[in-house]
Amino acid sequence: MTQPAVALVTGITGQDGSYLAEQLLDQGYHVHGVIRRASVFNTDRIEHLYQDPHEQDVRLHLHYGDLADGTVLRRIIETARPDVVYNLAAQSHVGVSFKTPEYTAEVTGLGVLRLLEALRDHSHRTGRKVRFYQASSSEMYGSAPAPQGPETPFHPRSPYACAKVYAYHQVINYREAYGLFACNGILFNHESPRRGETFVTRKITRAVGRIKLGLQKKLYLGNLDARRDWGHARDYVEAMVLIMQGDEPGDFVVASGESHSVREFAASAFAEVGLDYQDFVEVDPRYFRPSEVEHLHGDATQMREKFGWRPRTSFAELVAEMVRSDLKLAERELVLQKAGHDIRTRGTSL
Ligand code: NAP
Ligand code: G4F
Repeated sequence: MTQPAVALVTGITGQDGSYLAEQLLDQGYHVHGVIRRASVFNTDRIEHLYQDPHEQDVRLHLHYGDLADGTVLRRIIETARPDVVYNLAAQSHVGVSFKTPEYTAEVTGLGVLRLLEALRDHSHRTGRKVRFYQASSSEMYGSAPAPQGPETPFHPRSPYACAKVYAYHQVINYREAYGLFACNGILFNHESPRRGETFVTRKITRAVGRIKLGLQKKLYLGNLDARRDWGHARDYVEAMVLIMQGDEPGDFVVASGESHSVREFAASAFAEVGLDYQDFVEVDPRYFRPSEVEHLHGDATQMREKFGWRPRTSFAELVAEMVRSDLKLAERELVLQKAGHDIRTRGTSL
């Protein structure tokens, strides 16, 4: 296919959105991103990509919007006229979804339907063919036995996962009913130094940096025995782009093919700085979930065979990169503390 020139990315301020925008800009795309209004800056992850709209040849354009607001999504599509839409926006925290189930369904589930409807009408009115990528999740497999692949039935175990299953089926239905080039990327967990600080990997590596420098004493976690198939976000957004540049739409599993427990992640991360996790990690039941996904381990054979995709970053390299980055962050915090600033950790970690 000829490469689409204009991409619309919802969730551009998130971990994946920032890596995806980088890759699309590198490939010559014009990138339109949807951002939410917040009372503090929420564009840190894309700060390095920002282009002053007053300059010439600007290729990154930001629009205020929200997946809960269908009118604005329609307006953005009319303005941006994308060739491809990557829907990465979501209330993406599984633990939080137990506390905010309605909101999670509204955004993570119904938000996808709003986008699909807007695209259907846009295509009908203009005759334009727009491709659609949905950020589906391995969380949809829930309690299905590992390894999980394209044929594994879903058994969602959280409001988040239920919302993602709903969205997944809507995407397939728009493909079948209206011929939309619409794909689900079923991505297993992927992390990076840009990961949100309340996801377990980043919570661990942030604590490792801070504990190493004497800024924190303990790390409280929930279920240490849960197993995840962890990869690097940079590698996984490459898979998204390959899927959307493919010849035909479909549903694809993206995974590393290895799984490790939360305990193993913590042990590796503390070992990176010469510490034993057992001296610092304590289990606090407040971080247990009402229903847990015990074991995710993906089979990405289909991605390897169809697109030649395989992850470039190993588990050990991922842990090392995240620890290195958070050690630097802790060093900066130490400087601030010495200058008299209050640098206690913020909010509730989930
Ligand atoms: P993330 O860091 O939490 O980013 C989520 C993005 O969605 C942020 O840009 C956020 O904006 C935006 N957002 C949240 N609610 C919104 C709303 N109501 N309207 C518009 N935008 C909204 O998540 P991520 O790790 O990059 O994941 C990207 C997508 O992949 C998500 O859909 C997630 O569910 C899915 N996924 C992630 C993984 C993973 O392991 N990372 C695996 C499978 C699937 P703010 O910055 O303003 O909060
Ligand atoms: O890092 P987590 O919060 O990620 P989770 O629940 O697997 O969800 C992530 O991956 C999904 C893909 O499978 C995405 F769809 C989703 O958007 C998100 O990116 O938790 C991982 C595991 C869980 O079993 C959790 O119970 O770590 C366990 N855990 C143990 N202690 C903890 C903690 N999780 C968090 N967040 N905080 C803890 O203190």
